[in-house]
Amino acid sequence: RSMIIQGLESAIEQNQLKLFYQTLFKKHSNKTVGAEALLRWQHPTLGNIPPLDIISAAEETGRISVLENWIFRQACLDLPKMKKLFGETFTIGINISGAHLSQANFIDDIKAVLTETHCQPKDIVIELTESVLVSTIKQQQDTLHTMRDLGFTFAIDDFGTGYSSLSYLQRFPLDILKIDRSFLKQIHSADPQQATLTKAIIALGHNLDMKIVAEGVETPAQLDYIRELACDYYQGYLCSEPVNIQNFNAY
Ligand code: G
Ligand code: MN
Repeated sequence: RSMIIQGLESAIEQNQLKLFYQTLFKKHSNKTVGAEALLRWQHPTLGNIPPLDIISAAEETGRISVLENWIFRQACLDLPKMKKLFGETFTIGINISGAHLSQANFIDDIKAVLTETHCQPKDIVIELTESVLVSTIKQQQDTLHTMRDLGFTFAIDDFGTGYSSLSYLQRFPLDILKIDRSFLKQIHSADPQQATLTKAIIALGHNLDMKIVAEGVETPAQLDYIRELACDYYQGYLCSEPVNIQNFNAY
């Protein structure tokens, strides 16, 4: 952990961090509609560091805005290439942490990147976890509403994992609900309760005018299963693993 913390500063400076992209498909057409940007760090001695460890190290050392601004900028720089391959309406999902959202210069930093890279807010889906949405303070809420006014789209990430409070669904204008992959894990057990819950989440999201993404589609059986469900998009290792931007050409 201390090696991660120590190495992060130079990893950012020396360009050791990479963004991988995992594509998202529209269910009814199987068309690629966007991708989620995922952080990767091949550490010289520790090997591949899980993104959550990188993020928590950055939060601990006060480097979260540097790290996430790097991610945001890199994703915006990569976007034109993806649009060329998949069309003008292609969007890119960027995960934002609560700690970064609270920083006073968050909006200004993002605006500066948009100006530099000529990306537009409508190109970008901001992914926030339930834990961030549940615990927002006034300042973070104001920031989210400002971003909304700028034209960003919002997704709830990993929905359904451990937070019983749903009141944030009323507080924020959210566009997309991503059902956590744990809901697809158990389909083999043919647990009827699990299926009921999944369907209820989809209905909840649709009633709140959100689009639904099924996360973590890993097997053909899971893909068959979600085809029966009313979800709108899907994402997962079966159809696309996260890949380096160079490998996008292979599609
Ligand atoms: O929390 P979030 O959904 O943003 O996390 C994305 C993470 O999930 C990434 O690290 C990505 O590699 C991983 N992931 C993406 N698709 C799958 C999948 O189909 N199965 C599993 N187990 N992990 C996945
Ligand atoms: Mn995500």
